Amino acid sequence: MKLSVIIPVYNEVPTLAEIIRRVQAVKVNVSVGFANQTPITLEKEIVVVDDGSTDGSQEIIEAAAAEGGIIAVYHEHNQGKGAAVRTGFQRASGDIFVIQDADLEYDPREYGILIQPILENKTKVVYGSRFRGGPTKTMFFTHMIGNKFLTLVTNILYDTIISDMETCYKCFSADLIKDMPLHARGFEFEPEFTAKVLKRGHRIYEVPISYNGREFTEGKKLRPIKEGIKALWTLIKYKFID
Ligand SMILES: Nc1nc2c(ncn2[C@@H]2O[C@H](COP(=O)(O)OP(=O)(O)O)[C@@H](O)[C@H]2O)c(=O)[nH]1
Ligand SMILES: [Mg+2]
Repeated sequence: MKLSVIIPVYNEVPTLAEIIRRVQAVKVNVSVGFANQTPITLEKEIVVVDDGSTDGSQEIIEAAAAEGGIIAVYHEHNQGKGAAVRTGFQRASGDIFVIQDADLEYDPREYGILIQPILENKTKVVYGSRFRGGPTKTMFFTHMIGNKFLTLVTNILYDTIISDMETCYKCFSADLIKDMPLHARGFEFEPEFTAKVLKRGHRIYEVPISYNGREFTEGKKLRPIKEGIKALWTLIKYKFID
């Protein structure tokens, strides 16, 4: 059983070497079932997709790739997070995929928690939620309202009760996306993926995760109003088309 960790990267020099190191270091052990509780250790594949960085991120990726243990892919031009993760999906060969942002907001030690419901055949897709009681750094009120609103729209349109549509920690069986067209180039990947998973009748499992949000001074790039409108439109659009 193999886990593919897909890391989209755009100008992440301050955190990139450290997140690669953390992902490499983590041991993915998962206890499955009640009878035999010996943990299963998953093999791990790391796919780093540079999205046309101009700050030296490419050199960090090249250095890591030279040491071995990662698959490095480079976009010639910046295209956006959605394009980067989709490139990653094409190159990944694992049974289960997880998306890992290149900042240090999410903790790779939590992969096991994300994977367990999949290995126990409860679902094909698990979201790590920042709103289910895990330890979280308390971030911006405006972002929280935006996220809650977009999550509420998701729940109304697709009849479900998730708590964190925009989470980066989306973990799923590789076969889930085999016949799923994904078009997003930017951050509208999150609503597109969520809409299409739900439209196909899958139930998303949520598990609590920790969240160590970064500040704008530390490189946070999200522009909430523009992205919020795009996300809302994406949720509505994919209710009606594929
Ligand atoms: N902002 C941004 N992030 C990108 C892009 N392409 C890939 N990414 C990566 O997508 C992930 C999420 O973006 P990030 O800026 O951390 O979002 P934020 O933490 O909400 O500000 C990070 O790993 C980025 O490096 C892009 O064009 N723009
Ligand atoms: Mg981030």
